[in-house]
Amino acid sequence: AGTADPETFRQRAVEMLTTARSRTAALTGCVEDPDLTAQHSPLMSPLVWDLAHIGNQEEQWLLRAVGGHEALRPDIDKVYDAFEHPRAERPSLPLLPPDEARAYVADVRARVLDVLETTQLQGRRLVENGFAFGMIAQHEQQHDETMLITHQLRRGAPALTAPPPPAPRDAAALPTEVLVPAGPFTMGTSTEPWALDNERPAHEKPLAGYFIDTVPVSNSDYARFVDSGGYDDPRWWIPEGWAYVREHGLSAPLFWRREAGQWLRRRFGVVEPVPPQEPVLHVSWYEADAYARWAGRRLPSEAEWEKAARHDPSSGRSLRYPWGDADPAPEHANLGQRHLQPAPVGSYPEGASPLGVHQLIGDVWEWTSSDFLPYPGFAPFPYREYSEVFFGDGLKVLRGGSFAVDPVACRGTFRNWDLPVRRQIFSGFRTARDAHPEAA
Ligand code: AVJ
Ligand code: FE
Repeated sequence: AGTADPETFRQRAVEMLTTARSRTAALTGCVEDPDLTAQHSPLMSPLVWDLAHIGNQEEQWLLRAVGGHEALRPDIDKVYDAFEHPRAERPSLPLLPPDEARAYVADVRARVLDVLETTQLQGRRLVENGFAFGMIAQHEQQHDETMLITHQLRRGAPALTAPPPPAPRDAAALPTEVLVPAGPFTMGTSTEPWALDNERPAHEKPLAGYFIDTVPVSNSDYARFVDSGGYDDPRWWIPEGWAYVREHGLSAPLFWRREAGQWLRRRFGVVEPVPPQEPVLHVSWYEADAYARWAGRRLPSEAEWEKAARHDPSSGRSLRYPWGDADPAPEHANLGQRHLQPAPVGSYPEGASPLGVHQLIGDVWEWTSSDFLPYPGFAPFPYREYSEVFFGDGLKVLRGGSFAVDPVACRGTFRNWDLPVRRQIFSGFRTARDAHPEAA
């Protein structure tokens, strides 16, 4: 992808912006206006805020910064600035009503497609290889994931449906863990054209040997921790995590409840038995960390996650994705809201990494032990508020993307982050352990 010509990037930009918009339209068109303006959780914005915020970011970057246009709606910039107003406050802002928000984003988009037609995708760093267009397509898709989280939190009749993921082919045949031998690998990227600032630059990262789970921790694995009293035993929790589960009375993943001796969960408005073979979903970093300690293991660092995902021992090179350099296709990973749940562990054998680690991309965001920090040589681009202002704030890194994220916003180097208490996000995890010298 690093060597494609400007016309290829132009086409890809049109395609990615269009894909994002049809997802946005589905997420904001499947409920009536009162559900768009309501706040379904203080953790989330009203859906109609996300909608106009998508258009406002697109206007600011693609019409004003790239296209040199006059501001269309300078009056609304502050309302849709995520740093001006915390989510809990957003319902009381003078938001564009749903019809006006729809008209605004459509107007912006029509003008953006003209700008894209006539912009040289070379020579200026902001548009080199279509970067700004790719950044805005990723931004919209990230908010599409955020809006899907809002839908999951919404009470009431189901509004979204999708077929279940295909059945796994060889679940039982896989080893439980894989050895990643000691040695350096190339972490991050300097060549991926639409990689965001925090993924850059590529740098050599030395690592000791370790074992990592072949697949994410499943609901049945996690239920054993719950059922054996894991939430009542301070031995497994760091002090902040223990204080948090006590104060909030947590006793299982978000959306789980126990009824007649069985674990049930609510998923997009439907209550169903918790599927034992699916990766566990809706756990906080504290819960992931406690489970790993209970299991005699630990969370992988983000470098360990990325080496397991990208390192090809036969070439010594880091791949774009676990399966190689090809863009994600449906046989590789569960991405893009094609399914509204993770696929059972052992699915997508064609998406495995050269070392034999499965389901790193898609299904569930995976908590790592690492804080969100800059790589050596980091430079903010194109704005400090995308990444830099979050460094050093106790945010934990998640890797790999969930079923809810589109391929445009997911790759082997992509970094997501959130507070260690968060569990409304589509988060799960896998575990690791140090390799003893004799095994390495
Ligand atoms: C990278 C997912 C943490 O949603 O806060 C959206 C992405 N940045 N708008 C977020 C983002 C600006 C960001 N995350
Ligand atoms: Fe945003």
